[in-house]
Parts: sequence; structure tokens; C-alpha cells
Amino acid sequence: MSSIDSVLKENRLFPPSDDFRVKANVSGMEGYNALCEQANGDYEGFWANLGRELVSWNKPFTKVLNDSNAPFFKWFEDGKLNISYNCIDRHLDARGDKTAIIFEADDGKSEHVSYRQLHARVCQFANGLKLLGVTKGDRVVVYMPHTVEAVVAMQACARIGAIHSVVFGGFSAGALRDRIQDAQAKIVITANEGFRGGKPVPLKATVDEAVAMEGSESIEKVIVLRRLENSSAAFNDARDVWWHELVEGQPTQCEPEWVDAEHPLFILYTSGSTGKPKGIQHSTGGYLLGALTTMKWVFDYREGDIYWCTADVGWITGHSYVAYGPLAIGATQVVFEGVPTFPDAGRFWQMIEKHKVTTFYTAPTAIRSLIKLGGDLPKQYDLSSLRLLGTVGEPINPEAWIWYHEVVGGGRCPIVDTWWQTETGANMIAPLPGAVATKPGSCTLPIPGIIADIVDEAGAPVEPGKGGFLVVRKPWPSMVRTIWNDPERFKKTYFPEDFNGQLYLAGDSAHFDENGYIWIMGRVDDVLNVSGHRLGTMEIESALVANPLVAEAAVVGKPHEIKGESVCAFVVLKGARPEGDDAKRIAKELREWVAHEIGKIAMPDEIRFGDNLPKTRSGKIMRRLLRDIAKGQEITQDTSTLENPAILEQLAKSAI
Ligand code: 6R9
Repeated sequence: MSSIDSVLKENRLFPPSDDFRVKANVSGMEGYNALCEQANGDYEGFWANLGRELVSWNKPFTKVLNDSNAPFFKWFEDGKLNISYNCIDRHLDARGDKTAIIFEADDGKSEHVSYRQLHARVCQFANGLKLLGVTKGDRVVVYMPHTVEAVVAMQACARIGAIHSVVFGGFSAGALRDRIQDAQAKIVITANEGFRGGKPVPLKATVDEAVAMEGSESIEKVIVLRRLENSSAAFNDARDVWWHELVEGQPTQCEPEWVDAEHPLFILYTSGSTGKPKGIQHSTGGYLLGALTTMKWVFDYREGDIYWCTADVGWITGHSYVAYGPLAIGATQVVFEGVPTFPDAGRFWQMIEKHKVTTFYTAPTAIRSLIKLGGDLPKQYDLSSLRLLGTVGEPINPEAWIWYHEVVGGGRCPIVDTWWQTETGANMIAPLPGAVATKPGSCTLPIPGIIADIVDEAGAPVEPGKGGFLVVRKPWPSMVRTIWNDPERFKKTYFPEDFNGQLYLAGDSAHFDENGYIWIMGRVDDVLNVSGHRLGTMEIESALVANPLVAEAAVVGKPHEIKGESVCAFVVLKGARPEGDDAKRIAKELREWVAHEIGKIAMPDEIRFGDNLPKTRSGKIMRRLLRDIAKGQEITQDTSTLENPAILEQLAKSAI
């Protein structure tokens, strides 16, 4: 818990400069407090006003919040809109020739796409989807490299009312199949290859493997972008369709499908503490409002900004802050296909200089790895265009925060540490940069209209300094609507009976400091946060146990300097416990197995073999003890309920 201790001692305060404050969309604490008062006074009226101001409706809503079937809340339910219209068409008159996307490929080539060009590309692809028989409500899986076409694919689905389910290109065929099957998707959109760090990523080959598996029968067509001229990827004439052939000759106009505000915009799978990943289902209207409100308040968007969020569209951050938010507000944004370390650790800084980025949003894990690889590198580039920095995905340690602030931000850029989740749709707790003074390591205060709190097991508010469960007291527009196909799990997970079904339970622990600032301490469930990516320990355990050699497995997180957390697996084999070179060989095999079953991001850094696992008399694996062993710590905790105490000593010596 050393990182939490150091966070606790952190009390440096960084107020916005006068210049930043004066120009900001929400100026000073007066501005912030005024918005909070409006929300407290008339919660629905507050969101309704924002909904009218920021979203373009085809049919205006008259109802705001419907909580008659809580926790299945509805927002703006009688309004009709199209999110692609909001992201593109509505800008065409005033900003048609403005650059919407500056795309930089892995190899450094860049391309500017104007709003008008984006409109034509989205319309043509939407028409292509229609030609393949995709209609409103159909599910379409997007398994793409992080390119303009990924955004086009998502926007085109939204334009015709199809529901996209983006699967990160690092996931394995098995993980892809699970998502295809759960959503009963009709189409997969992919590329023959992706590019990351100078190397091709065989996306199409993985799709072929996934679609051939049992459970993928719903897939009718696979659309393939020719990202690489000469790829060895197979092409099945009966099932596969080239992207360029599909759009050729298609009209550059496509009337948007006007959908109800509650129409599902997308499903995005995320890890939970038990079972398979959950299909988080988002709405159209409320989701869009969340993205727009935070673009305006948290990212303090102004005309002329060059916005760059480095997240891949495979994650929620790439949905809200690449595919939708920046376009909805009419920004110019950078979309980057590659990785921060290729060709070297100066890539981000070089790109900020090249594209004159004003607003830069990335993850603490990237910051930590770049500090390690070249803490002085930013100084070689002109980063004077930057005015605002952001982080997301995990708590940022104060040392990394200070480096980001000084070396990247030149001491002049506020840092917005944004706490939110796949389920929340948009930033929830984050400083409004022209108002709230920041503290390194704290995500500070809820954004106006978000009623966050920290409570104990009984649901009672905790005192400052005391850890508790992070909850949200009132429904908000961009919240998850349900878990696809599993409304019961939705209710149980997020609105548990322990809190009378009244509070949204985020799954994080947190505490308030004496100024009411919120400090996130980590997950309270069995979810790991590896490089800002959520992984369920159960998922990895299930993958390990599926290997014919493995009898039992327990997975825990271990603090990691760069990744935040790394995966440590304790494994019991069906045969004898392996030692020496045998242990090394089997550990390697199992790591590759997990990469194949789930994806490289889930690969254990460490595998330890034992004759057994520490269990309670009732047979429960005592993961807290395993966490201590993984950290190399002596076990000082209570082991009286342990059935087989001798196993601890064996596991403590089991590092290979
Ligand atoms: C947006 C995103 C959500 C989990 C969340 C929490 C952690 C995200 C954070 C943060 C501390 C921040 N998290 N942002 N922890 N400070 N600024 O990351 O969504 O992938 O669903 O992960 O990530 O633990 O519960 P998602």
C-alpha cells in the first residue's frame, strides 16, 4: 500500500493561471459552484437545458428522466436524433472544410480529413452496410486498426441505427468469438492487417479463426479494409467483401436514421469480477450529451484547439473521446495508429510539435514508460502549443504527475485527471481546468450534475480520510443502460441490494481528503488494472484452467512500476509440481496459452507452481494471502481460517 501512503501525503495545490481561468468555459470556483447549484436545485432541468443546448434533435424531447423502472433509467425518451448527424452533418455549413481528423499512421505518414470528406466517407460506407442488409438494431463487430476507417465504421453504423461492438485489435480469436456470439453479430469489419510499432498485426487471420469457431454462426459477411497491399491473409469470396469495392460508386449522401434517444448506440465488453466480460450497452441521446458536456467543461474545448486522445477505439476512451466527443463538438483531432515508443520514445512529443496539439489526453502507464525511456526527450521538441493535459485509466502517481506537468506541460498546462468507466460513458470526477485547483494524484471533484459519494458497507457516508465504496447517487444521462442480454447481472452488479438498489456502485474504493477532493484507491472487486486496461482475474483463471495441464489456478495483481499492476498466476498442475527448467518451460507455454485464449494484454508476468492453493476450510481461495506472496511480502495477516498453512511457505519460494 506504499503508493497509497505517498498519495495521502500529497497536498500541493495547483490553481489554474489567471489567463486560463478567464478564458475557460467554466471560469473559477464561482462558475463551478453555480453549475452545481443549478444541478442541486433542479436536477432534471439542469440536464434538460444542457440537452437542448448541446445536442441537435430531429424531434425535441419533452420528457427528461424516466425512473419508473429503476435502475433501468431512461433519458430524453421521446426525443429523436442521430449521433452521426450530430458529429458531422451539423458542422457542414459552418465548418465543412475544417479538418476533422489528422490521421498519423504508424509509419509517420499523415492525412487530413475535413468534415465534408468525413461525411462523404461515412455516407458511402453506411450505404455499403445497407447493401449488405444491415438494418437498424443489427449488431456489427468492429475489429480494426486505429485508423480513420475505424471511426468511419463506427459512425456509419450509428448513421443507420446499427449497434456497433468494437473489439480491441489485441484480443484473440476466442475473445472475438465470445463477443460475436453474445451479441449475435451479423457483420465483422476488419482490415487485412493492422500496424503497430512497425510490425503488421494479422487482424484478418484472427477474424478468420474466430468466425470458423463454434458460436460465430450469426456472421454473414466480413468487410476487409486493404490496409496493406501485399498481405498473406486469406480471402473467402463467398463471405468476405473488400471495403474499397463496397464503397465504390456508393452515393456520398445517406439520410441518417432518426432513432429514439434510448436506441442502443453500442455495446462494449468489459471485464467484471465474475464470469465472462459484460456487454455494456449505451444509449444514443444521453451518451452523446455526456461526451459533449465533458468536451466543453473538462477539455474546455474552444475553436482552434487541436485535440489528441491517444486511446484506441477498442476502449471506452476511444469511443467517447475519439469516435464521438471531439467530432460532436466540431474539433480537429489527431488519430494515431501507432505506439508511443516507435520509432522511439519521442514519438508523442514529436507529434505534438508536428500537429500543434493543444489538448493531450493519455494514460498514466504511457507517461510512466516514457519517463523511463527518456525523461528528457520532451525537451527536444517544441511543445508550446499545449494548453491542457489529461490522464485516464488508473490513479496517477504524484511523481509522474509532476513530470507530466513540468516537462511536458511546461508548468503552464492544467492536468485533468479524469475518473470514469466504460459504464459511465463519460468523465465523472475530474477538475474543470479553469475552476478547480488540482492536486497530483487526485481526480478532485465530481463534474456538475454528477452526484458522487463514498460510503461504507452499510451505505453511510464516510468521513474524510476513511476509505469506502465509490458510488453515484443519482442516474446521469450517459450511464450504462443494461448489460446486453443480462439485465439481472446489470442490477446485481451496479445497483446491489446491499445499498437497497439505490446507489450506483462503481467497484472502486476511494476516500475524501479534508478539502472534499476524491482519491481513487483501486478496485474493490477481482478486477485488475493492467496498463489502464481492465482484466477480470476470473477470466484469466478460466483461461488457465482450460489448459489440459492445469488443475487449478488463482490470479492476483502485483504492483508494477510501469503497468500499474501486473498479472501473477498461481497454478496447480494435474501432474507433479514442476521444478527448474520444466517449470520454466511450462510457465512459458501457459503464458502463450493465455495470450492465445484472451490476448497478449492478459498474459501473466509471473507464474508460480504449487501443490495446492491456500484455501479456507470452506474451500475458498484466499487471494489476499496470494497478493502478499506475489509482492514478496511476509504474511502478517490472519491465517487462522486457512486449511493448509504449510502451502504458504512453498508458494513463497516458488518464484521461477
Ligand atoms: C475510462 C476507463 C475503469 C476503471 C475504474 C478505475 C480505473 C479510470 C481513473 C481510474 C483512478 C482515474 N480508473 N480512470 N482510477 N483515476 N483517473 O478507464 O474505463 O476501462 O472501464 O476502467 O479504471 O478503477 O473503475 P474502464
